[in-house]
Amino acid sequence: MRSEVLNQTVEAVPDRLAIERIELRTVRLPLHEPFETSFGRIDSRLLFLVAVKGGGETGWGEVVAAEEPFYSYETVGTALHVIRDYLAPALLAEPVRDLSELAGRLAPFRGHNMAKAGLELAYMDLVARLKSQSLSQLIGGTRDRIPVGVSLGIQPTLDQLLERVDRYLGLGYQRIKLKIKPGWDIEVVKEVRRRHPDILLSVDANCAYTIADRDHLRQLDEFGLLMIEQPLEHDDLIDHAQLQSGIQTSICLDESITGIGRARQALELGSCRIINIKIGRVGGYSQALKIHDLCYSKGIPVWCGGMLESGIGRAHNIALASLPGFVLPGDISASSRYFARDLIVPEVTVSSDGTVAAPRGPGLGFDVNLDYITSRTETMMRLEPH
Ligand code: SMG
Ligand code: MG
Repeated sequence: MRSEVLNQTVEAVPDRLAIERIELRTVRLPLHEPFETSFGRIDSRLLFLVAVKGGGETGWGEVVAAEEPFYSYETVGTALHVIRDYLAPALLAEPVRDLSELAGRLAPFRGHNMAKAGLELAYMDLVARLKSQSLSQLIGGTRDRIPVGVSLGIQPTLDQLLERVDRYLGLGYQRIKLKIKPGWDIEVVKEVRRRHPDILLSVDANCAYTIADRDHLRQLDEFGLLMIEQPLEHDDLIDHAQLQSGIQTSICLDESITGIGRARQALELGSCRIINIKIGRVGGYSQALKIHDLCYSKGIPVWCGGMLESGIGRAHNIALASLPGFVLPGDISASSRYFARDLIVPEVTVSSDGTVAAPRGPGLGFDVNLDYITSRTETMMRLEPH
């Protein structure tokens, strides 16, 4: 179905598109408030932007890796190294035919999915702009409004969490996701559920438990959660399958799904009933589209995860989540959820019905504010063909 998108050529530049330059920038934006998960806490976001130039246009992408290797082994530093020394030279070496050929050129380099995705995203924005299509149109999106939820970090006190739950429900968000860890789980969920008996509520453990915690996690069953996201280790499928067979709540995998192969195995093993697709974690559009298509064909619900992206990554997430299989609210919040000012104009906003509009303009559908980016840039690197 959507896989034909993988082989679409760029009509504006028939057959092959020469990449003339790749620019890598790191840009730091402060967060309104710290974001805490089971593995740590951040106060600001070092964003990694990728600009790909060719055919007289510029396409923008974002590498979603963090500064430290907690969510994944990739970091801003590893991605800079891998793109500069391996991935970019492979793209600059000769013109690119289509997304599938681009993905094939990056495939020999093992892992480093977030680095690869940064390039795929920028390439796809460039192709969409050259074809005067929105990214959503280019990949076969069918939705013009995307249902969204919000992810709430671990808070210093329960009262502070409850205040944030009320605040984001008041803004219209359709689903609340609570970050949990041992010591901040059952009692917290119980209290949020007691105050909000009917909301869509989920939890995300970011790998904080082991299969030995099965009985403990089973206590979550009484709260009617939409899902429990990634309770066990980041690369596990087997223990998750065992846990899923013993609890009522649906397991959703995030960290464990690093590509189409892992998605297929997880579904075959029964490791989860829902998949969180993060375009960065799986290596870009080529894999994200395949995972979407697989899940859609099997009736497995998917939703779009978030990595505290700038508006550039956020705009790609919106395009992805416009595909028909994205039936659950994504972690696609308003720009203002994290940042005083975003890198795109207009910023991403969430309407009072808890949806975000998929823009219709070419490419990302937002303007990239280069002046603001430049004022916040920490490092900048230009790569060109030899
Ligand atoms: O972009 O709103 C967002 C963040 C959503 O909770 C979120 N992401 O495991 O799903 C997840 C986390 C990963 C980022 S933690 C720094
Ligand atoms: Mg997660």
